[in-house]
Amino acid sequence: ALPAVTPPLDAVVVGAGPAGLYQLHRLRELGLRTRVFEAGGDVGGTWYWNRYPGARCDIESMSYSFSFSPELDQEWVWSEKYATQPEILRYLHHVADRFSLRGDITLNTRVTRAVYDEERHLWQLSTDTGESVTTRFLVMASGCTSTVKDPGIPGADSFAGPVHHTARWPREEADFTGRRVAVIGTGSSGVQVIPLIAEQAAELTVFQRTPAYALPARNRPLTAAEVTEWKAGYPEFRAAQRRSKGGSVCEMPTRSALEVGEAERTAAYEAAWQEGLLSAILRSYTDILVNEEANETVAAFIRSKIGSIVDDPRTAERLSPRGFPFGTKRPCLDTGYYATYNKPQVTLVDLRETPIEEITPKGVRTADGREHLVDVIVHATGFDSVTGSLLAPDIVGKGGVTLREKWADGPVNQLGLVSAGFPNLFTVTGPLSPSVLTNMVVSIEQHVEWITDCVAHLRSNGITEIDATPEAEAAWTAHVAELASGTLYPAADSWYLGANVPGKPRVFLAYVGGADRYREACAASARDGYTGFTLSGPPA
Ligand code: NA7
Repeated sequence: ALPAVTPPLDAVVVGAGPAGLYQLHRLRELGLRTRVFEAGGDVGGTWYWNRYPGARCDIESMSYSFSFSPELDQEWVWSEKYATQPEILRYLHHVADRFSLRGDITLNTRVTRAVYDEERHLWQLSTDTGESVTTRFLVMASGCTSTVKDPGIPGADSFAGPVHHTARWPREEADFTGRRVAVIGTGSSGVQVIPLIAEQAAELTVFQRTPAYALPARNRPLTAAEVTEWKAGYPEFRAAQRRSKGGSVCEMPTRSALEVGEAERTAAYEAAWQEGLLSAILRSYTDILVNEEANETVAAFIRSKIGSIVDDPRTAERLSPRGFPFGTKRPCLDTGYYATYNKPQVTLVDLRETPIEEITPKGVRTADGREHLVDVIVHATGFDSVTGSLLAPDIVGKGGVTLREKWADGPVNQLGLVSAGFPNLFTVTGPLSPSVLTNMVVSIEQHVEWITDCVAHLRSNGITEIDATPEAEAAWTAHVAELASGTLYPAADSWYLGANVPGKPRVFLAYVGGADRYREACAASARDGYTGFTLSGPPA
């Protein structure tokens, strides 16, 4: 029998990143007794953990921020086009303080187990600090890129010097001056950290398994006039964001890349390259992510840019992505990334030619027998994305079935929000929603608002349990897969597909139909009395 803990909370939120903070704010507005558990030592989520040098958002700061409070929009001042991690963390601290959220947040505490009590319609939670709490609603706001992936390199523990993961950066600053540094991984994190480590290190060796497609961020300070203009336009901009396909407001393309001449196309790509916005190039033509030939025109453009920046032709060739379409792995925005390889102290090791065999006490040994001697190793090797933080705790639903068992072949849920057999458990930016392909803050707000409205509806109607129907979730899961199969996304071994984690089911984890259509699908379900869900209770 479950230990009786009374009175139960109304809601528990797991995670105090942007999603958890906003969810807490909204549930408290409803008058719910809510607690947030956060594993980190402070609020901030991604922006708490990823404090490596160069960590920066690759969505513009004026748009990567909450829209729910017009006052907050007006009072907060962003200093740069793309905010650094410290600035975003300051913003999230400001949000936590301004809305007095901290009092309901328990830091340094991880929820390790959640068991559903079918008779009472309550979740019974345990934490790693030995706490036991009971709650009606459980909202997982635990993040899409928060569970660090084990790089799985043999000998990792034998290394004599410090080893850092970009997402577990030491709070005391790591100084690389005069040191020989290895960076493993060249995704978004690697691309950001490499130029800054190169400025300090005596020697930097980059171990690259797959080259990234990176575009210059063209980051710069925002002028006072720009900020004023943004703020004057915020009401319209925020409304447009909510209607948009990906949370960024941009002109939508109307033509195929293949129906215009090469000169015109190159000029369009050059303009996007100069602008320094991911959406500019991704949305330059209608078919970039659906037609291989169209995609290759962008890919070739980026390769030609790499060739023009990097002095050594062999290094340029190694840095040039081939064999997977542009955009099917998250493209990167960089500041001086490719030019870093022109520095004499920087060496690129191509792991497709010479894979890593092991980490030794003194460095990294590659398949050509060479031991690359280093003092520090930095893993920029990524995450068990999207599902990792949902499957880390033991979540036990109806009939004693665990979420891990239920999702053994990939996540299954209704509208990316609830998985059948796990009632009253909502995921914010969960699998099979568009979140990871969008401006995360916009998706967070949409989910939090839907969940809050749903909880309000249940409470005002005396309903104590919401579950997904197996039929609806089977249909949604199939729909998400079918949409993905009509794109180029499945052609890359990306984290969107779970392909970066050995043994993870190869399932496309995001809804590619657009945040606008998705928002409407969620709203339609609610409007029609929560179609695809069963509402029941109170318990006898
Ligand atoms: P990513 O994008 O998953 O990048 C991880 C990088 O590390 C990528 O280049 C991987 O190569 C490489 N990697 C991973 N494991 C290994 C091993 N074992 N050996 C060698 N190389 C390895 O993570 P990030 O942190 O950069 O970015 C995550 C997201 O955060 C990003 O997409 C943005 O949305 C923000 P691979 O490509 O797997 O061959």
